[in-house]
Amino acid sequence: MAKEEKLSQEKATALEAEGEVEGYTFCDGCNEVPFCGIKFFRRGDVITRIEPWPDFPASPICSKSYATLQRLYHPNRLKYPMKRTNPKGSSDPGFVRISWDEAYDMIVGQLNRIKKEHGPHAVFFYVGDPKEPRAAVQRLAATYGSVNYGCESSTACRRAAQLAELLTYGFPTMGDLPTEESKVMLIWGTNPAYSGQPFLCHGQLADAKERGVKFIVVDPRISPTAGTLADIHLRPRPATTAALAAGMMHIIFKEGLEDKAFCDKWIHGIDELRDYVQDFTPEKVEKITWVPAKDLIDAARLYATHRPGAFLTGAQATTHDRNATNNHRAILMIPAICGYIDVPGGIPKPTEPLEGMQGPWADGPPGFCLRDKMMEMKEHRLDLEAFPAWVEKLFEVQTNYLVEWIKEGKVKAFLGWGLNTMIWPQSHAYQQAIESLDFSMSVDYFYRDWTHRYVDIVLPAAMNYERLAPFAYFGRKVFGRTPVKPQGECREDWQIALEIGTRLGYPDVFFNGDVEAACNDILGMWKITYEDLRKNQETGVSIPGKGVEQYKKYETGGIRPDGKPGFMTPSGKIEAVSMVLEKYGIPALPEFKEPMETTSEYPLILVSGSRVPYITHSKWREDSPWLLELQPDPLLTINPKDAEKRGIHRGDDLSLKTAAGEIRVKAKPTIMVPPGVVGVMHGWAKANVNELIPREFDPISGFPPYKEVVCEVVKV
Ligand SMILES: Nc1nc2c(c(=O)[nH]1)N[C@H]1C(S)=C(S)[C@@H](COP(=O)(O)OP(=O)(O)OC[C@H]3O[C@@H](n4cnc5c(=O)[nH]c(N)nc54)[C@H](O)[C@@H]3O)O[C@H]1N2
Ligand SMILES: Nc1nc2c(c(=O)[nH]1)N[C@H]1C(S)=C(S)[C@@H](COP(=O)(O)OP(=O)(O)OC[C@H]3O[C@@H](n4cnc5c(=O)[nH]c(N)nc54)[C@H](O)[C@@H]3O)O[C@H]1N2
Ligand code: SF4
Ligand SMILES: [Mo]
Repeated sequence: MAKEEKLSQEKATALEAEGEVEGYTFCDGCNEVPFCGIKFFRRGDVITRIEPWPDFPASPICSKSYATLQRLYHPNRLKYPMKRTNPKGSSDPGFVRISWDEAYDMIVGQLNRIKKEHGPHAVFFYVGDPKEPRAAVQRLAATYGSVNYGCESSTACRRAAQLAELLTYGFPTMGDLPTEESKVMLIWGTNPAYSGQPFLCHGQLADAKERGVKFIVVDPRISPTAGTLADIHLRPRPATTAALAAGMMHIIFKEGLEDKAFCDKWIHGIDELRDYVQDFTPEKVEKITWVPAKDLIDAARLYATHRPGAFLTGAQATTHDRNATNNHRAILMIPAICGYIDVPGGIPKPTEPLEGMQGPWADGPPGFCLRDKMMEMKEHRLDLEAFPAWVEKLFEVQTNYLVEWIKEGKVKAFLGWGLNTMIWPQSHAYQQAIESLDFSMSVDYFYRDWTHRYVDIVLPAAMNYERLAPFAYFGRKVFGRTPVKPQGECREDWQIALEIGTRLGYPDVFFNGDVEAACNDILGMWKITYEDLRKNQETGVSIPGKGVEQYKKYETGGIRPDGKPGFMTPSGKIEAVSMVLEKYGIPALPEFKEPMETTSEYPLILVSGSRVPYITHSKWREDSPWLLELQPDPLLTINPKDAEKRGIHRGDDLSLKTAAGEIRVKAKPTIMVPPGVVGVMHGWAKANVNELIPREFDPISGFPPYKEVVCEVVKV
């Protein structure tokens, strides 16, 4: 027996004798926070099996979570820092292993040089869909002195909808689940049956249906959410949201079903809105949106007469087009004119769950993130001129003009955690731009050729079983985890950010690289420490509450920090006419804009990125062969009628083309998509759909048309 083999056998026997030990962590399988809870069993530092964390607020876990074990022990995992040895542009970057010291020396050397030569704002800090590193990276950007921090949310996900919410309601909300008081539920452009925590969200919707809550689902596809819940399913032409919403409001006003007292007192621009939607008759709306006039009328009546109504929108589907902000603003006006805002069973403005957090980990606690310092540096933001309304409302930089900023020499270095270049439309333009930088760095679990071949340094990130930060919180309950030793030389994201900050000369701000001390700095807001979380490992620690939830707080002053009645908008009311947009000379009503027209060359509409339960974005493919087995190839969903016209059968190889590019996919004819619409998931390196998306952006939010472009598909 070889010596090494003997040693590993001895080690295995020793571990066997030691027995299994329990541990706890959170799942990062879909990067949504708050996460689901995992209870694991380990022998030494080797995790042997996992199960749901009993009594954790988000439980049980799904297929992707079970596959995290396969990902954790994948032979291709990055285990050491690496630097490229061949010049940029080489077909092989020639990555070689380096020490953490060498990596940090390079990073800190470049950061100090760039600050001296170009100023700190020329370094762009970025975190992709992984939300967990964000607080530590923001603290690093602010302390280094760069205001230019952006993330996946401020590129393609939640922030356009959030901008619409802040402009319209003055507070962020994606709606809420129906409560005992709710009589009707409007679900618009989201499919929680596939994208949400499997039992929590869709399960509660199904329970509400059993209680007799009526459901209106707005989705072009027969999504599992629509299929299982909808009493009325409206199937609009993609990206015609503002017209459909105007059509519903037309009926509500015409039939006098609105909450007149609320409209008169609390909606700024109600007369202009009434005038605007007058033109959107059901017949006209049917022509624009494909939604039969009768269904539109039925839906408007159902929503306005079953009081109160709740609603749920997604993070992104209604903003993946060139009228993103106003499309989403139009949806928001429907519950507003019905008077469903901040009433029980409607759209509550919750009291902040935990003082000092002011949002999820996707944002990070403002104090720890040094948000005030970022705000003071606002005039250096790269997106200041292009997206002024965005800059006024959101602290993260909109990243879609990164290509131009790099070309103009405004960005010299890019420090990314969880960076995926396929997120951007015309991804190759961003790859080339990043390649042309003085310096770039990416922290990841795996070597991703489509991103890492363009950067200078790749650092290995510890996974969810191997890291302490951040802790989790649900409502007023806080939970910690019990990590095992990382594989190889992996380090957790927070540690990397804290160590860079320490080496930049700020050991006190970055706790000398100590992750637990950084967590304790945040936990201190509630007078607890990580040790308290350990002592209450399974049940978590409850932070005493503020008392019972209050409603209609706009009447009592409970919404605005200044204690005055009203909403947090310039008018103090919900704004059908946005005063912020008006100020910047942008159409201030939620106006409809005709989406891209189909042509004889491109007769189909491409809705890219609809989630499936076993893939998240660019992940869960080669990382997790178990999941890849479920879908080894990029599939194009196409209505059987459209397939038949083109002689396409299940499994055929296809070419999918837009004016911007072409990819190869496999056919999946299905009635799930309506005639005239096709769908394909993003994140496939061998068929990156974002190469088909033009760099044409919504002028208010800068969002790209991921769910609007016209296309054609042919057999190859
Ligand atoms: N066409 C089209 N494009 C889309 C969308 C669409 O619907 N259609 N959706 C958009 C949306 S909503 C989103 S959120 C984005 C996806 O956002 P992206 O940022 O593109 O997300 P991912 O591909 O999940 O992950 C990026 C990288 O992070 C690494 N990673 C994962 N977890 C961690 C971690 O904890 N730490 C570190 N350091 N690295 C980690 C992964 O290995 C991966 O390489 O895509 C957007 N792009
Ligand atoms: N399994 C899994 N779960 C995930 C993710 C994942 O990649 N995989 N990603 C996570 C992330 S980052 C996000 S942002 C969420 C997203 O989760 P969801 O909000 O559920 O996103 P989608 O799956 O794109 O579903 C949106 C629905 O909108 C519909 N739609 C498209 N265009 C339009 C339109 O113009 N109008 C209307 N009314 N509907 C339209 C689509 O047909 C689709 O059914 O999921 C999260 N959860
Ligand atoms: S829904 Fe699944 S992948 Fe997402 S956090 Fe929960 S268990 Fe993990
Ligand atoms: Mo997202």
